[in-house]
Amino acid sequence: MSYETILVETRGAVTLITLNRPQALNALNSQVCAELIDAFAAFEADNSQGCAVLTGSGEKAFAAGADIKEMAEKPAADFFLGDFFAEWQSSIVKPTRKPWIAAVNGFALGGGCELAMMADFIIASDTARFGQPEIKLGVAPGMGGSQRLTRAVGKAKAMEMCLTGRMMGAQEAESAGLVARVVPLADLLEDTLKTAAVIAAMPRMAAMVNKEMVNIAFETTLEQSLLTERRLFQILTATQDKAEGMAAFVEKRKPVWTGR
Ligand code: CO8
Repeated sequence: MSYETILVETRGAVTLITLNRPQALNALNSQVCAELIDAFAAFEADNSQGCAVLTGSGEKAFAAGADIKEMAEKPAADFFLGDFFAEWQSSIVKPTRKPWIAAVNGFALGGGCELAMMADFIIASDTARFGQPEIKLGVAPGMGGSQRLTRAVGKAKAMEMCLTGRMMGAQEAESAGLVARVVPLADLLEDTLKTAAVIAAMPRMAAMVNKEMVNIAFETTLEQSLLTERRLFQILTATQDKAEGMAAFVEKRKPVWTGR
């Protein structure tokens, strides 16, 4: 598939995906959605790739939300019958078992904030601004904003942001737990790519299991998630990379991972 609204390139074992509609502040329309689904599926299927980074083109926005111009004329029945927003979860988040990072380089609003929160973690530029301003359009978050934001920053901040549309700056987002780290805008891409390269160089199955384990914390009861964690740990002990990692430690040498 050739892409018109995103750019995809590989840097060693890292796939860099860039939302590329800067004239519309990288707003997410149905073409972006289809192209992202395809790009994430290709990343997931490519054994040479261990981690992905998603960012926005230009210095102003990661993504300023779902494309309001596309949504404005759409009849309600089309949203409902087409199960609008469902494919983000079912076609990007769920099937992507390898880790990916959102490098948020500016506005991450509405669907843009929701897309960033689908990543395994967010690294933000000091210029990043997060918000769920859907209420000002007469709607509400539709792809996880009220749920993932609340889990990330707690009820008080999430409720205030959803009810007023207030944007949260990068420093506040870091102290509230929404983002892993804040870096100067000029360093954002290089820093995130370096972090992604560290992850991509880890034993593959262990990286996938670590991702799954942390995500399970949000899905189920503590008792169930502790059991799942224990079982996944036990399964990893059967891998070649476990044998190699532990032998390398004992022999005081660098491990050589096979990804098996
Ligand atoms: N959709 C379509 N076009 C947009 C969007 C958007 N979300 N955001 C900005 N643009 C366009 C503007 O229309 C403008 O285009 P043009 O030059 O042709 O008029 C261009 O981008 C530049 O924008 P501005 O001139 O407005 O730039 P400013 O610097 O003045 O303002 C803001 C920047 C504050 C970010 C402003 O653009 C803004 O408020 N944008 C809308 C933010 C918003 O409300 N986002 C939420 C949208 S609803 C949503 O996301 C529902 C979530 C459900 C998920 C859907 C997944 C598909």
